[in-house]
Amino acid sequence: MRFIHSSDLHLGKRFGNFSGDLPSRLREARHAVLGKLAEHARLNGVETILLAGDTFDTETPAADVRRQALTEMAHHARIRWVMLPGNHDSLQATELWALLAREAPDNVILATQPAPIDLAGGAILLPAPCTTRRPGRDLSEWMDGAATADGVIRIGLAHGAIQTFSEDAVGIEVIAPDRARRAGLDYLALGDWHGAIQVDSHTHYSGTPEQDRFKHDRSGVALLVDIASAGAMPEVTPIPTASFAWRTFDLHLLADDDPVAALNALLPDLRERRQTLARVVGSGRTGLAARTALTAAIDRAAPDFAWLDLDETGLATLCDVEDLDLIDRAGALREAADALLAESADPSRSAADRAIAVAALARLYGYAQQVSQ
Ligand SMILES: [Mn+2]
Repeated sequence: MRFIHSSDLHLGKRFGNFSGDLPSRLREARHAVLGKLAEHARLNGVETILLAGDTFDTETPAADVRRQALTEMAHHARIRWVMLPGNHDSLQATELWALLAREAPDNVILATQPAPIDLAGGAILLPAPCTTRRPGRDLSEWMDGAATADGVIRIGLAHGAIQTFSEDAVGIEVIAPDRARRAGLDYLALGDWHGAIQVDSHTHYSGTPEQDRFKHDRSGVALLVDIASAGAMPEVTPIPTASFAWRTFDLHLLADDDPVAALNALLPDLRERRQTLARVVGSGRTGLAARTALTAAIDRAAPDFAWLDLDETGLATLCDVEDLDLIDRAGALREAADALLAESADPSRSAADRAIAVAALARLYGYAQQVSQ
């Protein structure tokens, strides 16, 4: 028995925190995952793709999102797609699941009942569909008592938190971490956690095939699962599915470091940048001139990226009088600079306010350098 395990496609996700073309590019990439999964299935002689919940981002995906997903699945008619309701697209979305039931092509199985599904090839699927967004109980429990014939491969399919692996940080234990052992499962395919992770040798989260946040810092994959026979150890291989990378770069600086060189050493190759969302997190300390140069280097590099941002909140800036002299020796600009410097070092102000004062000072310094050139 060989199948592909994926989850958390979040089709139709809006990405409203980004602007310009990026939200539509990210949304389109999620739809394109369906074609990539089908291509991997074809290359590996796989007939079944299990989607362990959150195929859709919301309970009411737009009609085009829903219909175009089904059309894509129908196009790969040799593949059987099994779709499990997750917490974002739970069975509480009665209209969505009614529409899907009406529109789904023959090769799409909606796993909407906690009842065995015969996958052929000697395997039985035991799905645990999410009844609501927060079921508050372990929906996979029924798997323990689900009888199957001897020698049949038992595959569980569920969506939700296990121990601390909750994507929405609910922090309650929902799915028993040892469900696979208790229910005699050869494999438990889980969704919800957006990074691929092995819970035990029979239990895996596939993670989302296309990252949607900086939390996991690894490109999305799906899992190719091979089970030789009932009771055999599953062979699990990650397969690449992502077109975007979301990456966090830690830029730690000491006062004498050249921040531009340090930044350039961190950032990915030019050709990768168009498909990369990068967050540079500064820490340590730097001088005013170096900090201004860093900001300018970020601004120069940004157009190469899908998105590039510098988080300066953890980066302390050392200012001295000579720096301020470079802004101006006297007059209104110098007074403003002196005031900002005082604010940036004022312990009665919040860290956020002090950071704003430093950023403003760096900006003023940058302008003064441009004018003097
Ligand atoms: Mn999800």
